[in-house]
Amino acid sequence: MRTAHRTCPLCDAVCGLRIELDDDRVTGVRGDPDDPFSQGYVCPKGASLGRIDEDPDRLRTPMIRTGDQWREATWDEAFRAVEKGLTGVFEKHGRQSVAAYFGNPTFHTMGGIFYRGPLSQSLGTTNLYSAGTIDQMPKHVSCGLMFGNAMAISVPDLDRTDHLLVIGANPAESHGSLCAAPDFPGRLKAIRARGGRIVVLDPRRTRTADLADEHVFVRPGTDALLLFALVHTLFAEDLTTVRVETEGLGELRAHAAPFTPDAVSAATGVPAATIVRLARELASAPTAAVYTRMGTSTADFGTLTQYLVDVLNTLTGNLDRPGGVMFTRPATLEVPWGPRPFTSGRWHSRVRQLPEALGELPVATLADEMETPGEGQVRALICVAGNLVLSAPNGPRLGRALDGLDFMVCVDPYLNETTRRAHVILPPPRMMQMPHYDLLLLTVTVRNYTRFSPPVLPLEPGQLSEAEIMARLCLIAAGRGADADPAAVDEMVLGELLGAGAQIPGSPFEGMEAAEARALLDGDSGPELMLDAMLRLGPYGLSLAELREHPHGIDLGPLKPRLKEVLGTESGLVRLAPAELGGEIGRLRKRLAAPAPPMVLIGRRQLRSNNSWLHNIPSLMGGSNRCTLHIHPDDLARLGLDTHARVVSATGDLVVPVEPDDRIMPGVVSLPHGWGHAGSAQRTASLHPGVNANALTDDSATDALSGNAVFNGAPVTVAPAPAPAGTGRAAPHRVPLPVVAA
Ligand SMILES: Nc1nc2c(c(=O)[nH]1)N[C@H]1C(S)=C(S)[C@@H](COP(=O)(O)OP(=O)(O)OC[C@H]3O[C@@H](n4cnc5c(=O)[nH]c(N)nc54)[C@H](O)[C@@H]3O)O[C@H]1N2
Ligand SMILES: Nc1nc2c(c(=O)[nH]1)N[C@H]1C(S)=C(S)[C@@H](COP(=O)(O)OP(=O)(O)OC[C@H]3O[C@@H](n4cnc5c(=O)[nH]c(N)nc54)[C@H](O)[C@@H]3O)O[C@H]1N2
Ligand code: SF4
Ligand SMILES: [Mo]
Repeated sequence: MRTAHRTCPLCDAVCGLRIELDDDRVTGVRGDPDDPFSQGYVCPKGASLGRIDEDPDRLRTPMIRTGDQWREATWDEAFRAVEKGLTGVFEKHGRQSVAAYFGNPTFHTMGGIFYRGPLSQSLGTTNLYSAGTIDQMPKHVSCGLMFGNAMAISVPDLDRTDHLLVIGANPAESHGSLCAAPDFPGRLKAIRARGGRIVVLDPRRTRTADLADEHVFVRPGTDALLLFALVHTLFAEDLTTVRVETEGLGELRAHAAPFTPDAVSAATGVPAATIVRLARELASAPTAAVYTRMGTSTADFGTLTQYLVDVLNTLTGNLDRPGGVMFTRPATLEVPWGPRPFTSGRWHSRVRQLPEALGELPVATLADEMETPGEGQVRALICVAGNLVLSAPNGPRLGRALDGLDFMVCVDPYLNETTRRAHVILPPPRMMQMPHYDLLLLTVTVRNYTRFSPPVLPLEPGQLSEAEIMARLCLIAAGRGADADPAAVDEMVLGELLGAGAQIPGSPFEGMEAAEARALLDGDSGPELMLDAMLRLGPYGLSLAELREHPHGIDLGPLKPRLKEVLGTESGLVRLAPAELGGEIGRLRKRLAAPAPPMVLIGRRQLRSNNSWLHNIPSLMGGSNRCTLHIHPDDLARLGLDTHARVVSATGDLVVPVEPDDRIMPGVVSLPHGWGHAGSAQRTASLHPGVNANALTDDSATDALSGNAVFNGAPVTVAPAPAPAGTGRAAPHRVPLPVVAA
């Protein structure tokens, strides 16, 4: 029996966990009371980490598919198959014909975060995709345009704010996103306990809305109109207090002119008087923070809406001050991500001419790139930690496109809806066998904080770490073959890091030869050595050894103003009216008069779920974790629905069980994503299959500036349907599943 301490890798809240083990079996998981940031908080998912880690359906060896048959393979065999598959495509069709997708967990694993850059580079293709363009790319682009730095993402100062306006986020269930705050629900309660106010704008009255003082329904996809009307009111009533240096204030005022509260009221569904009151409350609060996430990021006008949120924070004097929104100071070196000053659209996708952002192309056009013949057609895919068939817009179409590829390799612990279409699956080890550091999430914490988790369990003899898997893929992509030593990739990355460090005045490696600096580094694996270098180059001068000495994490203090350090604009000012937004503002003006579709679809996240991959854990299934269509009782009656509905969109057609819910806005239905496991090799998931909501989302709908998918607000028709025969569940998948021959 022993106890290990470790950060939960499952969501953005970075909770510290206290894990009890009996040999290599996890016997209990609780919150770590000694973690200064999470202070013992744990949610049902974190408490199930042992069951997730030990899921008997996780793959333990590489798998190779021939026809419909899967077989277990040795690592050498698997990498030789990858080398053959990839080089075949390179030689026949060129480098551009190979694409890579990096899914959500690559933002949470060291193997993902440290090696996606090297792998992308060694592939030599611009067909690079990630969960970024089905999630937060609008935020990066808006921060790029406003602050000149795509990573200048401010977080609400949750623990000090007097007023929080939450728009299209449900942290009571998601536990927060691009805002790392363990026990987000508790922090919300604390705002009200100290006399503050919380307002939620959402087409559903969510659990977050239950924790708020006020909830306001807003029609999906119309937040940009509503926010412009708030900006308009601030100007009209002379309520602006700009405390940072800006440019474009006059132009912003002119842009906001047409968006009066009266003008936007019909389209948004929000009464004009409410809009005026919300603006006054925001301006008069001693401190206030406006926070938004998926609801507006994956909706029409995504980038414009993210920008308007930061405009509101700026106009009310809340940008970069305690109680407002601030920029975290992470413990690691901040490496520029994307060009500085920021630009996007440096190249475009081949088929639809969609713009690049942060070196990536939009996932919404990946199927086009696979299906459309011609030079540069994608014929092979490396998919790392992604379940695209369930996660991407028009997922079933993408699934068919994957079936047509010459070669596909997945780095994934499961045989699922996406990986079953691959030729080779390379499984990472159990979470407990991996070191963990949240390189990305620790840049958006609501307190400055850091924590490293060494592996709890060793790798088994012959087992590969995720970092080694990624490094070997890099070497194959670089033409160095399946047998090359993965340490070569680590040394290359370390060399680059230390080379950069040598140039930084005052850094511990200033002026040093690479070998001299390299000898100072400490770590049991490539990613640990990289982390050590980044910590030493970071603003607190920490090291991996110091983090190891603090297994519960280190509190680095409350957030402090630091806008000047993160600003990357040429003028050194915050750009309040970037010219790049002109086209979208013009399009939004036209939206004022456009008729609204009678019924639209939105998503919802579920407390015991995590996108597409936790439905195989018995302890997490049940309760509200069901794939049902939430619909207002008035709509249910009007449409004459009984137990099931047929939902039809521009791309798909599903039969789903309905759940009447007066907490959803009339004219809006909600279906969670990540379901659709009929016939899955994941045994528990296949018993609770649900349907793939992304059969209904339209891959032709993207945010103009970021290329991000538009999931929320898809027009649909809803009609009565009989329950599917036999099961009483929704319509089954048509694709036959391969059999696992163990
Ligand atoms: N309709 C609709 N669609 C959505 C959304 C929505 O709100 N509505 N949300 C979008 C958002 S925000 C996101 S982030 C995407 C997520 O979409 P994806 O990027 O596809 O991520 P997941 O669905 O989380 O799938 C994760 C995959 O990684 C595997 N995995 C788990 N742990 C590991 C690991 O340690 N290493 C590796 N290599 N693999 C691992 C899992 O088995 C699974 O196959 O979905 C998007 N899709
Ligand atoms: N339990 C759980 N936690 C998760 C995840 C999970 O799947 N399950 N996924 C993780 C991931 S990858 C992410 S990105 C985060 C996301 O974190 P959040 O963004 O907090 O999660 P969502 O539940 O998608 O919240 C979006 C909210 O926007 C609302 N909404 C939909 N359309 C609109 C609109 O047009 N306007 C407005 N104003 N609101 C709208 C929805 O009703 C919903 O309440 O959660 C992370 N945490
Ligand atoms: S809130 Fe997120 S990080 Fe915390 S225990 Fe739950 S899943 Fe893990
Ligand atoms: Mo996400």
